[in-house]
Amino acid sequence: MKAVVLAAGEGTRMRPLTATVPKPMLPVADRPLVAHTLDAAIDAGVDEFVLVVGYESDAVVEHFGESRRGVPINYATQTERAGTADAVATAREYLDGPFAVLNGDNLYDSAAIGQLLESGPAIGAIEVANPSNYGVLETAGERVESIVEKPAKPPTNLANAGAYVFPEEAAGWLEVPESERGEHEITDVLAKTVDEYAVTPVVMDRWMDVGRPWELLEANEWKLGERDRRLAGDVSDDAKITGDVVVEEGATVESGVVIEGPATIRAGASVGPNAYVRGATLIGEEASVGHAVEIKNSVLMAGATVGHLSYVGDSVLGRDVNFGAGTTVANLRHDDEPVEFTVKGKRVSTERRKFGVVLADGVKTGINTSLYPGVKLSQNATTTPGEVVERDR
Ligand code: TTP
Repeated sequence: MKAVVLAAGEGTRMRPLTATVPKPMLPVADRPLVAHTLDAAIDAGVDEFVLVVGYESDAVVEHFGESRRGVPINYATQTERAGTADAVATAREYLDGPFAVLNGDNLYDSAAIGQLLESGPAIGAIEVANPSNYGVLETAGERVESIVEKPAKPPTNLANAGAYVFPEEAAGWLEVPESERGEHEITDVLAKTVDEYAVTPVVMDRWMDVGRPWELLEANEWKLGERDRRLAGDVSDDAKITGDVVVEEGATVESGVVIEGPATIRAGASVGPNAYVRGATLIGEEASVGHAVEIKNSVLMAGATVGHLSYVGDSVLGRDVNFGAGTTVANLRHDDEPVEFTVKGKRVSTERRKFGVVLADGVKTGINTSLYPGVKLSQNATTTPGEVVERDR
């Protein structure tokens, strides 16, 4: 079956990490986020993709080219971010039978995608504790009756997990009116499908929507945790490496380093001497972690440098970020309240007791900079030596 994978979004909630990189290309373990979507679909039996691209599309097209693991990829360009139904409509010329639709910023369990493909018209669902925050499936036996958006009284605890199999006919139903938030939404196409066909709910064991920076950390926790230990790089005999740690070929781990997995050290990266890396951490390609640095539960993107005497916890450091010696990230509030973060101009709770900072590509800190929890710095921002950064800039 063909799968339409939606990867045209702008990722506004993920700013400033998406200033130049489209969200589907943000790193999750050893590959871009959307590569996990494609791989789950390939493992489930999808035999052709239509990848809908838009925002910063060149990065996606250049990375994936014409196929992935032998499965052809066609590209459809969505010129305006007019909604998920509009995104699927841009792929229409490639559709010639029942088709799957997956979100390029969701992590799926591939067994469930396989079940979805076999179930005919179907929708992926995930059991959640707080269904009122989601689109919720109303079911009758093995059939979906309707989807209700953010209901006050949820009919089930099954949330819409953004994975669908539509009948061929649905390709003709993609012209839906604008929703309240001004988008043409795939859920309206689904509503029509539910009216016309028996749509099966397929409950997934695991699923994640990666929308905000701390969810990028959680996505990495998931995918780093699935990787088996492999030390292919140049690892000093004096390094102590425990758990599922991958040191890729071309990466260096020097003397006195302690790494507690899961962690991945990508090709060209160097760690140490005397550094401590722990708790679901990704050290990106060509990144560098030096002497007396501790990195915990964080993502360092390609080329990021944390040279000496620094602490980075529960944080995302963009490409080529550079930490002056002694830069320290605070990741816990003294009042023990969840750390807040500004998403699209609004302060929201990350619902995490521990959360550090989100630094866009090219940020440089002066020596002994202190960064408050939940701070984000935009592309190429700098701090002065000894500065205490409490607010975003
Ligand atoms: P969203 O997560 O709603 O949008 P987004 O990814 O742009 O993020 P943000 O809200 O932070 O700006 O989109 C769900 C999926 O659909 C995601 O994979 C992107 C994709 N999408 C498109 O391809 N085209 C669109 O017009 C929209 C709205 C989304």
